[in-house]
Order: sequence, then structure tokens, then C-alpha cells
Amino acid sequence: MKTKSLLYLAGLTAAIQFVSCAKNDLDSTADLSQANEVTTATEAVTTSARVAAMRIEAESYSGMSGVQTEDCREGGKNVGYIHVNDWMDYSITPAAAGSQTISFRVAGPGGKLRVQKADGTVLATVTLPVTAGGQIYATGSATISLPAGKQTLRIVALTAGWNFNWFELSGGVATTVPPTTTNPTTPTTPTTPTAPSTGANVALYSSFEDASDFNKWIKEICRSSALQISSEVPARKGKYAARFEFTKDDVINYNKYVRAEIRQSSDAEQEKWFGFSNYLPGDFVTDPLAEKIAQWHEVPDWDLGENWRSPPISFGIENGRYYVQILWAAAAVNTNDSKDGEKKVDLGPVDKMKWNDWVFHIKFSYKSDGILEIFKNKVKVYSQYGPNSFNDKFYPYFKIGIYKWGWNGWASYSPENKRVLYYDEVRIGNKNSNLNEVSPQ
Ligand SMILES: [Ca+2]
Ligand SMILES: [Ca+2]
Repeated sequence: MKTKSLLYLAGLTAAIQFVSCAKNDLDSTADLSQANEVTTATEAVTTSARVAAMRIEAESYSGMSGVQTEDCREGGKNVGYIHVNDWMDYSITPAAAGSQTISFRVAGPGGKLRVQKADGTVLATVTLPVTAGGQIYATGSATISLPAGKQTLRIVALTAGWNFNWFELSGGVATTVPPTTTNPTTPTTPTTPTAPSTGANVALYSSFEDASDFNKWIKEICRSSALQISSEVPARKGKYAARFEFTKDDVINYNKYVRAEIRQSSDAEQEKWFGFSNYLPGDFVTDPLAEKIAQWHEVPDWDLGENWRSPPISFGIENGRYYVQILWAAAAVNTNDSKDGEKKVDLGPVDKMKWNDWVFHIKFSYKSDGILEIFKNKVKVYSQYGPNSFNDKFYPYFKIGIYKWGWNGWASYSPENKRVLYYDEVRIGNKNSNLNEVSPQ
């Protein structure tokens, strides 16, 4: 899967994102980044001074020696081709001096890196987690102490072969706040930092009232204008909705890029509820080339030699009609050509300039216990009980937006040059959720 494209995908490389502490990138049960989210009793005293985490994309270095970038499975780019003593420099500006957790999102054989100041002073040596593949990421952390203000951090590879997606500085606290001494070793229950709008079982809620909402998602866009908070159509709720745009020119200008999407990451939950509302503009053109507008994207078992396949469950529009497509396979290793079954189900005609509320209740399974129930405007329009996905270690991850793969090669069959879609009121609930809890309200 390694590509050596050095193409700069402008929309994917926002140099520095300020992100909330929301836990949205649980990629595997071995993901050590949960450490960032667990508030221990000791830390509880100091959280009043906690500042927002600062995430820096690995490819946003100000200088480097010996590395290259490549497409990252988690979206955007990662730094790869790392050899011993390769390094990358990053310009950072901590708001306050003090001790911080520095977390590295990496994949591969493990190893070590060193964090140092511009003058060579070593700040930390970090042991990297071993992961199941070169694009299966986990997070390793260390504690460093930084002064406030603009400075350069150099990250030096002490071992080779790991891939690097991002690093994050978090937990910057005022060092004068004393920790509690009462039972400091007892961790409290991890809390869900993203406040659900309603319902105890809703783990994610995006109202798209503010661009910061996109920080709850991984962006897969080729340019920043492809994804915007918009008020050009009436929102499903509030004042704004998410606007996705994708053009035929994007495919040409961005090295066969075929999507404007945002996504979650896969996790260990087999059964979930997904709710969202979508809106097609008045100039939406009927197109024989389909687009997928929501996907439950598979995660290959890289360690078994598996590669990307089509999404086991996807929701799309083709010839002016909604459809759902379901693929399944029980073999531990499968390809697009080796599966046990496939189904494509018509879900009726599209209507323009109107919000439609969709809920997908899914229990992913390659066995007979799978569940797929689809509701449109709170009315069940389809259900299938039985296999609905592949035999993979990780469950599929959720995406919304525009995936228009046909424009790479068959664009002349399409009567349009630009697709625009709107989304609002996205909720993801756990298995105990229900139609009313995740449905747009
Ligand atoms: Ca909204
Ligand atoms: Ca598999």
C-alpha cells in the first residue's frame, strides 16, 4: 500500500490543529492513547488548569532529514521511510510553561525516538508501541517539560521502519497546583469528553454549528474548501450544516483523489446506532455514476496480508435513487473477488431541497447474528438479519460525505462537474441506544 506520492494535499495538511480531548481515534484495542483520556484521581486536581491538546501533523515539519511522506490509512499523510538518525523539526508554541504529555501516533515495529530542543538538549526518549501493521496506528507517550512560547522541537529516529501520523501535546497544567494525596492510585472511570446532546448512549454528536466540530472527525478531503460549515441552505437544526463539495477537477488536480469525506475510526464495538440527516441541493443532477454518501469502511487484517476492499456496508445514490450495498465474507482473508455474498437494495428516489433523517442500526458480523436496520424519517425502510461484513479483527469505521470513485476513469459518463451535499445532526450511539436517541431531533 505504500505510495511515494509527494503530492501536497492542501486540505489534508493543516499544520496545527487544536483539538479537544475527545476520544475519536480508537483504532485498536491495543491503542495506548486511551491513557490521554483517563483522568486519574491525582490528575483530577490539576485538570482545572488543563489546556486544550495541541495536535501537530507529522508531515507539517519545518525541516527534516531523510524522510518522505505517504498516504496515511487514518487520513491525510504520514511520515514514513524513517531510518536511524532521520529527524524532523516542528515549530510549537505552548501557551504555558510546564509538564506536558507528548503522545506519538505511530505504526510499525516499535522502536524509539528522541525529542530534543533546538540546542540539542534531550527532553525525552520515547518507546514506540508495536502495532499489527505499517498502517495500523497506536499511541505512545512520554512526559516532557517545556517553556512557554515559540520554540522548535526536533524528533530524532533512534530506530528505523516506523510510520508517524501525528504528535500531540496535552495536559499542559500549571505546575503550582498540587496533586491530591488521597488515594492517588485509584483511577476514576474514564468519562466521555464529547458531551452528547441527548441520551446516555450517544458517544458522538455533531451539530456542525462550528468548524471545531470537524475536530471530532478525521478529514479525508483534498482541499480545505471541500468541507465547510455552511448556512447557504436551511440547516436541519441550528443555523449551520456541513457542506461537502467534490469536483471532477479535484480528481485531476489531486492525483486521482475521489472523495470529500469525514470519518471516525474503527473500534471494538460490534453494535452501534448511527443517525444523520442529509440534504440535496436544488441543482442536484441525476447521475448514472454513483456516489457513496455514508460508508462503514472495512479495516484489512494487514498482518494476514489482507488489503483494502469495498466497504461491507455503504449507502449511496445512483441514477437519482438511494441504495444500500452489503458485502460479506467469512474467510479470515478475503478480497473484493472472494466474498460469500453481496446485496444491493433500492431505497427509493431522492428528493431535493429537503432534509431526510436516516438511522442505521448495525451489528457487524460475518456470521448469522448480524443486524442491519435502516430507518428513513423514523420509519423502517429496510432490514437484514444475517452476515453483513467481513471476518476482520477490527469493526468497520463510519464515514459521511462524497465518495465518487467513478470520476477516476469514467468521468465522461457523468453529466455534472461538481457534487455538493449537506449533512447535519450526526449521532453515534452504542448498542444500548435506540432510534429516538440517535435520530435527528
Ligand atoms: Ca446544525
Ligand atoms: Ca480479514
